Amino acid sequence: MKIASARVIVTCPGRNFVTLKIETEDGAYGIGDATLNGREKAVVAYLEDHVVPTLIGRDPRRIEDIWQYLYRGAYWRRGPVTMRAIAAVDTALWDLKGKTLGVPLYDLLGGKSREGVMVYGHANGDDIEQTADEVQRYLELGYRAVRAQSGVPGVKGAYGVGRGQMFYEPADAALPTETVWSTPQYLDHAPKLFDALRERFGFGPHLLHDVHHRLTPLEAAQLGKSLEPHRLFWLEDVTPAENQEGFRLVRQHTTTPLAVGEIFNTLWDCKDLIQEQLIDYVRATVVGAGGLTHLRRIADFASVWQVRTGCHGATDLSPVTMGAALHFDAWVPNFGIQEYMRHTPETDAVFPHAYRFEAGLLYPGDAPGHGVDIDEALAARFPYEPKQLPVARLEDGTMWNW
Ligand code: KDG
Ligand code: MG
Repeated sequence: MKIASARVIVTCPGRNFVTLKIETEDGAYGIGDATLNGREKAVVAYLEDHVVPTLIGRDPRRIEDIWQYLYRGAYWRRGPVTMRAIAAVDTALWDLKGKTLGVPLYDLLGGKSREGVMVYGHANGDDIEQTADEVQRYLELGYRAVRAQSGVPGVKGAYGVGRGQMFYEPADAALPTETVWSTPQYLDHAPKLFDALRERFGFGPHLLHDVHHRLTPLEAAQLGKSLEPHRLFWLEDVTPAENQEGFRLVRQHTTTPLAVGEIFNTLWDCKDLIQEQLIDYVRATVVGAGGLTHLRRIADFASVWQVRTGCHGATDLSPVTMGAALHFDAWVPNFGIQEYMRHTPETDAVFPHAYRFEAGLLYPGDAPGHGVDIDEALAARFPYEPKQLPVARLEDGTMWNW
């Protein structure tokens, strides 16, 4: 069996997605997601100029060897662009292997550990009341876990304020939108949000919250402490994780469970966080962390220290990543939760998929491979639109973490 072609498909059915389609000489194919929100074209060039030419003629069954070839062979290791390109190849090859053998990916990984996987949705609002109404809507839809974010009084464009119902799409303009951030106002506001939610919904539903890298370790520790009475499922990205040691300070001061890792590319980004038990959930997912081959390595490593998974699943991860992640979630023994932001109907039409939602759980389906396809003719009707993520500044103009 030999790879005959590998093509990059860019489409924008409401938002941009980059997809790699690998075909064999006998017409079998697999697809992988390579989307990097706001930086899509960088991955397209990496794939087309540097990766695709090296794939032609290779045996697609040798997934591990191809992964090592692309990782070690680049000499320049890691980083979001490189690792997304590797992820796209890896995901497409796992998909192809499943299809050629006629088995779903979860069976290739070792079989199902559970039938359905618990997911959390995003409740966003301009203020506490609107967020609470959104939480209610998710609970009525059957969700057992909801992430809650609300606008902060006096803060323009605080992280997590939604645009439209059920969708949250931060990449909104060709040049980055400027937003403002105030840590004191946020630290004052966040506990009030969860006071209101626990009062209205009790302690039955799991509640999650994302700080989106905005705090210093000490501020993060203060927030974690102030949210302890609300018993969150997790508090996410409390402080930037480039400095893994920063989490030691947070951990020493709070028992609120900590999640981090949607921007991690490899195990090396979270090695210390995991082995020192500074976090409870690792948020790396298929497209971000070099595909299934590397993601399961992270998960196995994490399992030694009882750290569980919580795959990133925002709308900028295409249905291809969602499908592959759900097979991984169905298998992985140390599963925690899966993020699930719904895609638009246009996106779902471009990427027909086998996965389905029912009563708060997602099921990967039993189609061979990851069960997600691409309708290329429809994809061609949605050309690329340049969109970037916003930036954030403190009130005095200082650049901050968005
Ligand atoms: O592209 C950026 C989004 O993926 C990110 O803002 C979403 O933080 C996010 C989350 O937890 O889903
Ligand atoms: Mg996040």
